Amino acid sequence: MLEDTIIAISTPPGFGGLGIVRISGKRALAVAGRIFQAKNKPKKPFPVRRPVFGTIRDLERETALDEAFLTYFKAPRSYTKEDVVELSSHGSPAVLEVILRLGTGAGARLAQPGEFTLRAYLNGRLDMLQAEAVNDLIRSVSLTQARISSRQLGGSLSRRIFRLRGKLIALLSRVEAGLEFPEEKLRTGAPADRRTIDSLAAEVERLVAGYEAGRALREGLTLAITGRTNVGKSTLFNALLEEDRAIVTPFPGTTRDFLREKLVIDDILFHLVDMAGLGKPAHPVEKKGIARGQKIAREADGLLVVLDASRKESGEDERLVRKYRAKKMLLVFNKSDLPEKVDRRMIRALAGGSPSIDVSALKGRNIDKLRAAIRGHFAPGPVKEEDVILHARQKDLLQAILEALRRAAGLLAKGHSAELYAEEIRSCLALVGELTGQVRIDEVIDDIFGRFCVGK
Ligand SMILES: Nc1nc2c(ncn2[C@@H]2O[C@H](COP(=O)(O)OP(=O)(O)OP(=O)(O)O)[C@@H](O)[C@H]2O)c(=O)[nH]1
Ligand SMILES: [Mg+2]
Repeated sequence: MLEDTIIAISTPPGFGGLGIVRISGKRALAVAGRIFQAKNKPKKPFPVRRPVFGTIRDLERETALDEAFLTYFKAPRSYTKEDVVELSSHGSPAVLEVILRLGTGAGARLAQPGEFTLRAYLNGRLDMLQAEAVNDLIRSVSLTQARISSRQLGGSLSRRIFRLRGKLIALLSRVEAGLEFPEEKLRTGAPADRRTIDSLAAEVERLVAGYEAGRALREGLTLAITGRTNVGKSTLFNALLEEDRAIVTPFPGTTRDFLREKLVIDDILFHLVDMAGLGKPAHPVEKKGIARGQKIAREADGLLVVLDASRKESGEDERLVRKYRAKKMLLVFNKSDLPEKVDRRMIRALAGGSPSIDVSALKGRNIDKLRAAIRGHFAPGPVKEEDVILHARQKDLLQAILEALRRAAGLLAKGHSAELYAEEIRSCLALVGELTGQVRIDEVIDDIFGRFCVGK
């Protein structure tokens, strides 16, 4: 497969000021030569890493299509480590399509999604962690995420994992040496091994913990607004969004289907969901809405449980608070502009340790405070950017490494033979190999590169 020369449009679909076609492989120059004609006869073949001006030509039809710059990246100093040519023309989809057609006519094959980066990986220019970071960077929606991805693309995470690997190998060889000279080992080895394992486990644990922050950055957190009908959920939804989004009426059962909107607080993305209130449904549609809402509430990362502070709490309110206290929730006493009737202390006691706040969604009172409370309560705690892990794949492998390290520590503490915990260390090393992609697993490769766009 690496024998093929591949071609793809690397700029997004649609009309653009510029459009870039990228070609990679042994025949990249030959293919480009059939499409592009330099204005002044260049020194053969083309200068390296220096744009050459010319025209895109359909040689068969003898027509010039567009002006373009050609840049040649000679192997191995290119993105894929192969010969790469970039043709940069005007971004007309029609012109770009013709360039593709001419390129395939000249012997190139259309690239699969992520195939350029796949080649960079297979040719050893990027490891798997860096390849994942490429896509993260392309798809990043916040500056924080872009910064983290860019750093990981530069190899910050990889270097850390390779250091970890180095320490595991050193530990393993120490343990194996100890197996050959058991008496000496017993005297001196075990406490040192234990310290090494503990410090490695602490390091891996930091990274595992960094996944929550990573997930929040990548996907955002779902925050569902729940409560009885008419407590002011939709009014609160609108107030938080600062937009008249959901319909509000004095009648219970106003919201039936759910509404989902993005809310960004301090660079953390939340998906705020407003839904049907709980109560006796007066209509089958309401009943369906309630069922949907409950499913969303169950699956949400966090809940805003809203109560009407101007009315005495009902059995339904109490059930709701009790039901969700095991989840991450924030109690919101709404309508605090009206005389108070709710037994706040009782409800708070029911809610266990969950925080609460008084607001008036209608008057906009304490809404800023609520935003800060949402940020503080639901967003992951402060995590150093270098500890952030953006992928479930990475987190799962790190978690497995952590468990193996803990098992090793346990075996060691119980005085088991070094042979046993050496086995755990070996399994850590295999997992590290998967993490960096030194161990190649086809399904993982397909899964990761299949998510890329064509042309990257
Ligand atoms: N006084 C006062 N009234 C409020 C407040 N928040 C909402 N209301 C009123 O309460 C009524 C119901 O508000 P909604 O936001 O529709 O309530 P809801 O919880 O979404 O209701 P359902 O969709 O039916 O479950 C409306 O008449 C609102 O104007 C508040 O903070 N103070
Ligand atoms: Mg509503």
